[in-house]
Amino acid sequence: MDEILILGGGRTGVALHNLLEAERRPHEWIADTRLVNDADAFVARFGLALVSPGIPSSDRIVSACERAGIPVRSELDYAASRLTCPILAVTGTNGKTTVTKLLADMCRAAGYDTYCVGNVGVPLSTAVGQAGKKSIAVAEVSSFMLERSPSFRPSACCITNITPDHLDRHGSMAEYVAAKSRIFARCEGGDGVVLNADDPIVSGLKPPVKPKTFSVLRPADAWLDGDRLMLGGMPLLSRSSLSIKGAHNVANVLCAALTASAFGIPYGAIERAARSFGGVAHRVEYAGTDERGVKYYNDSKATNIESALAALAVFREPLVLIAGGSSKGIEFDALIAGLPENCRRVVATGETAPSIAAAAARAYDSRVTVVPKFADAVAEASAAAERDGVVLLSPACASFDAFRDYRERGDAFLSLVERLGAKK
Ligand code: UMA
Ligand code: ADP
Repeated sequence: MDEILILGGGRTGVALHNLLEAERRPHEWIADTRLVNDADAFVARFGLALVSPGIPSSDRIVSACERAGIPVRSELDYAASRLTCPILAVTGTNGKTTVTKLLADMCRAAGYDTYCVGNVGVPLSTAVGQAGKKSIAVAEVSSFMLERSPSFRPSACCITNITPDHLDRHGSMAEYVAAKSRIFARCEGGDGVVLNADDPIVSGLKPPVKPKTFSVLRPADAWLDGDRLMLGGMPLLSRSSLSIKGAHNVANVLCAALTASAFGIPYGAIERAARSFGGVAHRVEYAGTDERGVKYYNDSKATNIESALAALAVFREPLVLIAGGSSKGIEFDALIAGLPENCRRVVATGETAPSIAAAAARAYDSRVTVVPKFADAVAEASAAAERDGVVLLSPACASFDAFRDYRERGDAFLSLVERLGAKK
């Protein structure tokens, strides 16, 4: 019964296999749980199952383990229990990667040997055995990873915001919020918990330790006072010295700064890292300007409505939005209702284009045009753009209808834009 079952053959499965090899722990590894015939008979000999984040709780092997009383833990939970260094953890619906990378830069600026891991694409297991006691692991943790993580206890953690997402997997908003809240469930005195005071769901959460809060609207432990970002009552830097755009990115900087300071990273390091942070590719990334002065922005990572609305709020120019992709079971009324005045057209593309058009029809909004194919949609958006205006790809949807992932979609956009003659 000592044998461990690894579920999933992606990045997580490979990393777990390598870790268990290094630990000389007997294990078996199944790359695809859907291909096992008799699940109950198959799981009988295992003492523990470690699950990849992409495998849902409804999975047949996971259910068979539960029936047999075999504990099922996430890779996050297992790897975190093996790490000897502190973990700073970031979750939320939007802004996780931006905050994680910025927080990691702040730790590096303070001289720490820093491992940036988790949902950024590098499983936590890869840091086990490499990170020493004086290192720091900065982990982006998704709601999927936080499911089945009963012992996960970061030294400091934050929740950027929570809005509806991944409801196809979690079943209900309550379950999704419960999964996110697992990030602080085991925190105790001395651990830092950072929450967004401007978010109605996050600000209502009740962590076991008193949280620190950030706000772009009103005084808090970290907040925006006019043009100045304040941290612990002291000015940190001015908003205009940040190179990342938009109010959502001010919130991200405040969140990262407060989490870093809750752990004890010095002001100077926080300030230096925030000032030199250039943003992350595929997040409102400038893609070039064409000969009519139209500027193109790639926000392919906007895979839900809130992130697309945050990107729209960055611009004042007349704008054409390209939206649509694969469906997560969400309706688009909130996207249509949130479209700003300066958004002149929405080119809806991919699997969800009809749902976006239907939401527009319900709101008597005539700005939406359906163009099924992505390349045609980019051409249409460019043709519809006004001189000196903006074309923004911010799909509000995942990409799996036509692409491997959001990176492939963003890269496709960048090359189409280049072919339209846009130059950086
Ligand atoms: N599989 C099954 N049964 C299933 C579904 C999948 O056996 O029902 C198997 C597949 O055959 C495959 C493996 O599971 O072999 C894939 O596992 P995975 O989907 O967990 O993929 P990994 O490559 O291990 O990547 C995961 C995260 N993927 C997901 O959460 C879906 C990556 O986040 C993460 O970067 C990586 O671990 C390292 O920690 C991606 C993601 O899309 C980027 N995250 C979501 C998001 O950001 O919105 C949460
Ligand atoms: P995540 O890792 O949570 O997906 P990212 O930092 O990768 O977050 O950003 C994803 C998308 O959300 C991008 O399109 C970005 O422009 C947008 N975004 C980033 N931070 C925020 C925020 N705080 N609120 C709303 N949208 C955001």
